[in-house]
Amino acid sequence: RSGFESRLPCDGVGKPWSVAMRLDKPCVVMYLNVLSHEECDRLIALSRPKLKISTTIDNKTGEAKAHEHRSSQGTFFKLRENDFIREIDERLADIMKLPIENSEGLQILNYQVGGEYRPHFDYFPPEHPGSSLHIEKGGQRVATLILYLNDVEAGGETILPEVSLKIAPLKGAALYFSYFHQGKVDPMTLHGGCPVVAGEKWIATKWVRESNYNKPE
Ligand code: PD2
Ligand code: ZN
Repeated sequence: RSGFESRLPCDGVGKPWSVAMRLDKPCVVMYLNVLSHEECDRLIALSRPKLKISTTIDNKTGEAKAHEHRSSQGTFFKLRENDFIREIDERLADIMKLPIENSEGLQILNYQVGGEYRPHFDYFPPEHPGSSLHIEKGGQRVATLILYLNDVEAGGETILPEVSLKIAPLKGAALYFSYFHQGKVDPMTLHGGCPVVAGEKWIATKWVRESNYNKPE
């Protein structure tokens, strides 16, 4: 329907970033050098004063709730909130080869020692009654890009347990995966964030929808 299956993400040839790893099923790509170290530091500095305890979505009601499965603090930037964020939003749309209008604002997460994000899907599971509320605007989520904003001393890897993949956070690198193909979500993209063992972990997440998520009300 939407043709997302033909839109492979950008390989970075002629760009500052490069592909370090690619998996076809599920579609997973690891990029290096997506953000400069200065951009990572600036994102962290802008986010630190705005952090709030993170929430997850209740399966039944669709409401956002604080949850033991997600021990982190976070904040959001609106799409193109300022020139700095706009440049990043545009770069990520370029890498993901998806329309910028389909993307949600950047989400920033900070995990302290012991902080983790238990395995979950980023898409809204069609069988959950709470999902319809979220799909109403912009449709299903189709792809995710997780940007690593710092080097974690120990732990904090992102895992895809269905394919036994474990990615160590690396400052400026990014992990892409897509999970909506031919109108179906891909449960092989189950993924989580392992507990931080030493130091802290900062990420920025970009989620992209099937259609325009930024239409004026
Ligand atoms: O922090 C992570 O590694 C992580 C793991 C799973 C982040 C997300 N999901 C997310 O932001 O959706
Ligand atoms: Zn996730």
